[in-house]
Amino acid sequence: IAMTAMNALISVSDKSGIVDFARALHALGVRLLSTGGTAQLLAKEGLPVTEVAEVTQFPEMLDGRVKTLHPKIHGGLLARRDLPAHMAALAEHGIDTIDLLVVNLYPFEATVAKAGCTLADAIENIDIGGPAMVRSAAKNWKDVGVVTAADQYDAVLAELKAHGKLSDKLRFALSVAAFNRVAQYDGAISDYLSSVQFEAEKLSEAYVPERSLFPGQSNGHFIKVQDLRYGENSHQSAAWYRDLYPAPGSIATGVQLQGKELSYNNIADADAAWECVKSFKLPACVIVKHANPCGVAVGTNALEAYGKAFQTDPTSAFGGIIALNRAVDGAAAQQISKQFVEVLMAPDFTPEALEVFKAKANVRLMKITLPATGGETPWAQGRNAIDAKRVGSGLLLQTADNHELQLPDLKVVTTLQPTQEQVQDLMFAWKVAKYVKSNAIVFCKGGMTMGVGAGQMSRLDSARIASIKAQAAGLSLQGTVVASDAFFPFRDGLDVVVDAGATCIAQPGGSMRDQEVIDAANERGVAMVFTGVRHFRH
Ligand code: 93A
Repeated sequence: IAMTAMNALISVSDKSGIVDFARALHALGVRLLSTGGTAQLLAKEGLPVTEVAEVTQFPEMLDGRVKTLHPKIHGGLLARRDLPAHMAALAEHGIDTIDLLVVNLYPFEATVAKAGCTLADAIENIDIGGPAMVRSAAKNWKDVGVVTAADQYDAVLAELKAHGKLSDKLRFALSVAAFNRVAQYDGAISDYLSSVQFEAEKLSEAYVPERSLFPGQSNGHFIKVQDLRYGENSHQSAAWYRDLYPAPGSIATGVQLQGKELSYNNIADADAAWECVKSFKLPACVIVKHANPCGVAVGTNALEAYGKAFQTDPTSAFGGIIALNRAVDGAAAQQISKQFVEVLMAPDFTPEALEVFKAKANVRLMKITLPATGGETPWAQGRNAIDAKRVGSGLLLQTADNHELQLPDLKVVTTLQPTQEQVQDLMFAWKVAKYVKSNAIVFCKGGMTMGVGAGQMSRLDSARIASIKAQAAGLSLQGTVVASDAFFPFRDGLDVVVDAGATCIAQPGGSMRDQEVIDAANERGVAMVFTGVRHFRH
């Protein structure tokens, strides 16, 4: 017999906030049904609650594996109230409608995230009855409200208090959120199981399987972070997705502390800046415009690093995306706030720094916690293992460019040896060049970029542009080092950078005309090293 008062079924693993929510529902005259553990808690808190087992006239069985999988439950969730035949069937079988479903699932994601999680434990935490109910209720959204997260409790109570029922709009939104949650949950299960290296001979209750791939990159499961107002241009629509398990220290783990909503271009540029700044151990600052660093520097602290990075190209830094690998303190914040900044990223912001930016409500502040120790795998360092790029009806995949140049990799090819100071600057310049779009030519001195030439079809033009930009910024390239992301095919590229003032050059080497370029370096009296590795970036 259908009741006029609402029936709510509550079955939650994460019980935070549930007692208050249930109490508020009860106060509104909602009848409460519940599964074992949840029912026990609500009863203990003095709430009148009917056990599902009482409704189904069937005990929970198989260690709780079968609790709610019953026509008396699913009939009550799935029956269409507008179809007389459906309502007659409910009446015939003595089934009450269920109008509100409150479920959160067995903690599968949290279980497999724990070190040493056994296969048996993971499997036991695969919820079957919960998602089944969630799907039933979400499918029947016109008649049933489905609550799958604690942060939905307030909105549901607000509408019930105001109107005695839920609006179509809220029920539909809850249904969408419910299907998203189930998709995410199933994604986590499939992701985990696909990464397990199955070893039959080791199977036991205590078996902790090897995981084959980096979490988050094993099976291509993505979760929507947010819809974006538009894409690269306003006629393009866009959304931001992240790996199911984002790597620690990646931009996907960032928290926006203030400011306007991030745009598509903000996120792309922020990622470029963040990946570059993360590669430095000293306090560093990277300023990015249109996906290219326009100023990079290291210093003794955040303020100094920023000041130097800004000097490289103050014109381009306007409206830039700024990343620091150290906390932004009051002094750095004061200085940065003097320029127009779109996004500012750092592992932390001091209270003084936050105070400074309070007055600039549009500035987007992103806090991204860096992993405590740079682990050995790219994933542990917050880097992607795989790069992807869409091409017409296809996808290009490659292992990401995670090569890090070490000092012993440098091979001096000229008569002149670089000084220690030059070697330091070469290592710095090389790190920067890796993050500059090809063809990349990067002049540096004293731990800062002095001229950046990016994204030209000719290496000569990149070199010329770097030199023009240095001049415009009032910087002299005399005595700088230069890094070239790929080899010089002819001596002309070397001549251009030496003419501009470089006295020491790093390039991969490997050209058919290496000897011609080495001879030119000797003739011009500069030092040159080969790195043996190329860093194209497109
Ligand atoms: O083991 S189940 O897959 N079988 C079920 O029939 C079932 N019904 C609800 N898991 C089931 N649930 C889940 O139990 C819910 O999704 C919820 O996470 C949990 C609540 O159990 P309790 O109220 O006993 O703490």
